[in-house]
This record gives sequence, C-alpha cells and structure tokens, in this order.
Amino acid sequence: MSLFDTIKESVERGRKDELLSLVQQGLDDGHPAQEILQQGLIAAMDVVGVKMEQEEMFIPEVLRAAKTMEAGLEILRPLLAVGDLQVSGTVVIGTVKGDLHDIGKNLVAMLLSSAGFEVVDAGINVTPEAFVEKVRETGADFLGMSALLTTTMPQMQLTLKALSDAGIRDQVSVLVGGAPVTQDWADRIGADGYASDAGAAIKVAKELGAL
Ligand code: B1M
Repeated sequence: MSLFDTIKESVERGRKDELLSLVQQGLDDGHPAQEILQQGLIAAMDVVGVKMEQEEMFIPEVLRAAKTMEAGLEILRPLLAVGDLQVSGTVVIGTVKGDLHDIGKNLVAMLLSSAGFEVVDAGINVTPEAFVEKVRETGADFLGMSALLTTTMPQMQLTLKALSDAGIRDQVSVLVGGAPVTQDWADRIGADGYASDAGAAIKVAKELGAL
C-alpha cells in the first residue's frame, strides 16, 4: 500500500495519531505539503463522500474522519503558506445559510490568509443578511461564499441580491466555490469569480483585486 493509500485509510477510519505520524513521515520523505494535502487528505474525503452516499459510512463516522483530516491539516498549515505577507485586501468568507460544511472553506481562508489577504471568517450557516452586515462592518474588498450542498447553492444568489438591495454590491468582488459550484453557476448568478479549489481561490482573488 502506498503512503497516500495509508493516509486515506487512516482518515477514513478516524485514526488521528496514526495519521499525524503518516503526514510527518510523508514530509520527512520529501513529499511536498501540497501533494500530501491533495493526494492524501482531500482524496480521503472524496472516498468518504462516496461511502457516505452509498450508506457505507454514517454521519458520526464522517464527522470523525473530518476531524482527523483537520488534525492532519494542522501539520501542513505552516508549509502551505504561499504569500509574501503584503496585504492584498480584506476578504469576508463563510459557508452559506443551511450549510454546515466548513473544511473546504477553512482551507480557502487559510491559504488566502497566508497569501497576504486579511481574512474575516463569518463561519457556517451564514444568512444573506449576516454576510451583508459583515461586508459593511469590515469594508471588505471581497466576499467569498462556500456551498457544499446543491440545496444551499441558491443562498449565494440570495446573498448577491441582498448586497444589491443594501446598495453595496459594487463595493465588493464576490467569489464563489464549493464542490457542486461551477463557473457556469457563478456566471448565472452574477458572481465576479469562481474557484474550484483553494489554490485557484488565491489566483482568482488576486486577479479580481487587480481589476
Ligand atoms: Co456532507 N455532504 N452532508 N457532511 N459531506 C457532501 C457534500 C456530499 C457530496 C456527500 C455525498 O453524499 N456524496 C453530500 C452533498 C450532496 C449534494 O448536495 N449534491 C452531503 C450531504 C448530503 C450531507 C448531509 C445532508 C447528510 C445528511 O445529514 N443526511 C448533511 C448536511 C448538513 C448541512 O450542511 N446542513 C451533511 C453533513 C456532513 C458532516 C457534518 C457529517 C460533514 C461536514 C463536517 C465539516 O465540514 N465540518 C460532511 C462531510 C465531511 C462531507 C464530505 C464527505 C466531505 C466534504 C469535505 O470536507 N471535503 C462531502 C463529500 C465530498 O465532498 N467528497 C459531503 C474536503 C474539502 C477540502 O473539500 O469542501 O469540496 P471541499 O472544498 C474544496 C473545494 O470545493 C473548494 O476549495 C476547497 C479546497 O480545495 N472550495 C472553495 C470550497 N469552498 C470554496 C470557496 C471558494 C473557493 C473554493 O471561494 C469562496
């Protein structure tokens, strides 16, 4: 079994201590943090997703796997830093109303922060009104919304409407992402940018900032 297969299995089974030593072993063997993240930790959550769908894993086990994955991420966190720490703007980020998934959102927040953005994390289950309030309060340059459920994606559209109704839509660039979200969806709802993963989120935010 390859190192990445072993990492995937220990995330899936929720074996935290084992995962921590495997991640460390991967780094000691010279694997880049980004590779361990993509091929180990994120790949593991994809396996968990399939098992969840097929009812081979249930919520408590999925939660345990998610917590294990996050523990592994903590080791990689300082190594994923990519920035020059020059402040590139303020980003309010959150998971939309009705949606509790936050691992991807946290990863995006972490990389944006390490790329020099000031990140204000609004948390999970954020209503359109709460997003508007946070953007107002912080004078944010960017608003990042994450959704993992097809049923919560429309909240992005409602938040864009709430920004327009509040008269602040022009003041903020809106970036959307999350597993079911696509460029086509972003275009349809009138978001300014879409990113498929955390690395792309930095690139898109920097491009939007340069406009
Ligand atoms: Co849920 N869940 N879940 N879940 N869960 C999914 C999303 C699902 C695809 C699983 C499946 O059935 N195959 C499915 C959604 C189906 C759909 O709508 N199409 C699903 C379901 C159905 C549910 C429940 C409804 C289950 C139930 O109760 N019956 C329920 C809903 C709860 C709610 O939110 N109201 C539920 C609950 C949960 C847990 C709480 C148990 C747990 C979440 C724990 C947590 O987040 N703290 C959980 C988990 C862990 C998952 C899976 C297995 C993994 C998600 C994850 O963390 N991936 C997931 C299956 C899957 O996605 N493979 C699944 C790793 C993470 C790094 O990736 O979040 O995609 P991701 O983020 C990526 C990109 O998407 C992107 O960058 C990130 C990093 O590269 N990205 C952005 C994300 N946000 C971005 C924002 C950006 C830019 C890029 O700009 C702002």
